[in-house]
Amino acid sequence: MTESPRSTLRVAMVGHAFMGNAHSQAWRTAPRFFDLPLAPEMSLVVGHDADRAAAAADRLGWAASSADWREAVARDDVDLVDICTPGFTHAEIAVAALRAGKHVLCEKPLANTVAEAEAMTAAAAEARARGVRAMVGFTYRRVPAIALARRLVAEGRVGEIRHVRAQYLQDWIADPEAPLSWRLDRSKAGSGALGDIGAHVIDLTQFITGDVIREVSGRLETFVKERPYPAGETAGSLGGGGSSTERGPVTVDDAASFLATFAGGAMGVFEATRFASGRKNGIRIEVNGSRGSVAFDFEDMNVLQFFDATEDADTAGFRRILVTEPSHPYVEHWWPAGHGLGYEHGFTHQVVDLVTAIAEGTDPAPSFADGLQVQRVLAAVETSSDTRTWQEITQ
Ligand code: SOE
Repeated sequence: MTESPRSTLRVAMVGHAFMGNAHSQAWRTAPRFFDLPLAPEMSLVVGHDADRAAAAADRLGWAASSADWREAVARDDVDLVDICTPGFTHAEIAVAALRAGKHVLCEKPLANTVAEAEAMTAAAAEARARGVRAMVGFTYRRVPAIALARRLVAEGRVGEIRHVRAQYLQDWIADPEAPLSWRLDRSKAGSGALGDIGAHVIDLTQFITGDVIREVSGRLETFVKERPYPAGETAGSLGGGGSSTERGPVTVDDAASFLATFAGGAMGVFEATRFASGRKNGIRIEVNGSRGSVAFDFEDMNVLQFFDATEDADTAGFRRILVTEPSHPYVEHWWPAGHGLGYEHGFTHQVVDLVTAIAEGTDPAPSFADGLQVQRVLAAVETSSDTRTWQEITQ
């Protein structure tokens, strides 16, 4: 008996820089390591420069390319639009794609403003009634050690949560001569360290604890207020209006820190910075509860630290769990115990979970509503910093 061929899921990806590379790898790899209910087809890649988009199609494995995202939305032979562009483009593309009946995967943060995120969430709700799914790409949820942390908390192994401590530490612009880029331009990125990497730890802590942030008190800082334009770029080409032709303004935060209160009463301390010299991608999360603690550091991403406070005090201590057993989340599809996974596997797991939800007709997580809630926390931190007051997160 021959098996009937699986239905396909024809994907168009918009944007082919860092995130586009990571997503392409995931679309290529997911069906080779996981038994997916739908077969993804990498149909179209879009970039604003036609030649570079064609080269990206070749390099990354997409069947065709275009210089206009509207083609992805208009084509009948596209089922899903994967948005890997800077934040200021997310709302327009996502809303158009959802209205056209395409499933959407959208990079984080969901949008640049709460208003945009609300419009996207409303479009996702309307589309859902037609069986169309939307998901925001907080990919670190799919790191096995993070997924295990959530499982331990959900099983009650950490007990009632008292403290949430979260840092996202990078240093790629610690040098004041590091050039401007779209990530330092508020009109394109929405905010700086806060939205780019703070958004991840907001999502992760809420994911691990199963709780939500209710109020914040924050502070933002821009240490270096002007930077050189990148080689070959000018004030005009980057859309800036600098005080000289060589340097332009940084219009986002370099660093953000904030205190938070979770709905369940836990106290949170958060930090997101691009100035932590020596820290490249340090995502550190620790949760302390009445029965124990979990602690994670992305720079040792296959490990979860767990302390069980119910154990005999003489021998209790943080234990280093190597999260590479087949029984750990996602791991059975990869290598034998101890061989470890990397940054890119989170993107593959994201594709697996999204494709599975689409095939099963269930809601993928995190939803656009989850992305909107993170956006509200980001906005509250900014308002808090501007006004030097505590801000509640309103729904
Ligand atoms: C840049 O700071 C960046 O690429 C983020 O945009 C990503 O979301 C994060 O995964 C790594 O750092």
